[in-house]
Amino acid sequence: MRIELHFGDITEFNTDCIVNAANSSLLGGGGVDGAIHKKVGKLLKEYCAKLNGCLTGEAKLTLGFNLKANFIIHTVGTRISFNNVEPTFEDCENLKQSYQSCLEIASKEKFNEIVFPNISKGVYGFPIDLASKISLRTIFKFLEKNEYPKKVIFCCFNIENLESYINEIKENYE
Ligand code: AR6
Repeated sequence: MRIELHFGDITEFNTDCIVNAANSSLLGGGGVDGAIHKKVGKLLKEYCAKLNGCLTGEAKLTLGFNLKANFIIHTVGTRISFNNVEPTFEDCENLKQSYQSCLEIASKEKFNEIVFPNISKGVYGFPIDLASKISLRTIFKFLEKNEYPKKVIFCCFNIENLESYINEIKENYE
């Protein structure tokens, strides 16, 4: 199985690369972005300041610095709203593109493993089950055609997200 689910803190992962659910400034924020920046410290912020930001759906690579992960891929997910309104087709395509951009970097760099947080499911307000569906579909399709990354891990920080992936896998991939 090339897809795994984990529960816990992504900043603790010993792996080739973790993904950061960043904002377009790449200079840090709350949620998982805040946790990564806090753990690495100012070296990451200084490096990211030279990257000219990142558009929605794009991804940029940095070193992992003092993290156990060798690299960090920073991507900007889709921001819905503070009221959880229904995402548009374009919102869904943008979220798909975030996963796609990260996977393309992992493939190009021949990373064996990539660990994703639940992009857009926090502050950016994307509905959880729909985001699980989009991310799994994008990853399964990518892995069918690409040798790298050999393994994709979803790192969930709450039970609701973990259950959402389990339900989606049971419904559509077993
Ligand atoms: N490890 C793994 N997952 C985590 C961690 C952690 N240490 N901390 C939070 N999560 P969010 P977004 C989960 O809000 O929705 C930031 O301010 C969290 O439970 O981090 O893409 C950025 O700067 C949730 O399921 O990312 C942007 O402005 C998931 O990570 C904005 O938030 C994503 O939640 C991006 O919002």
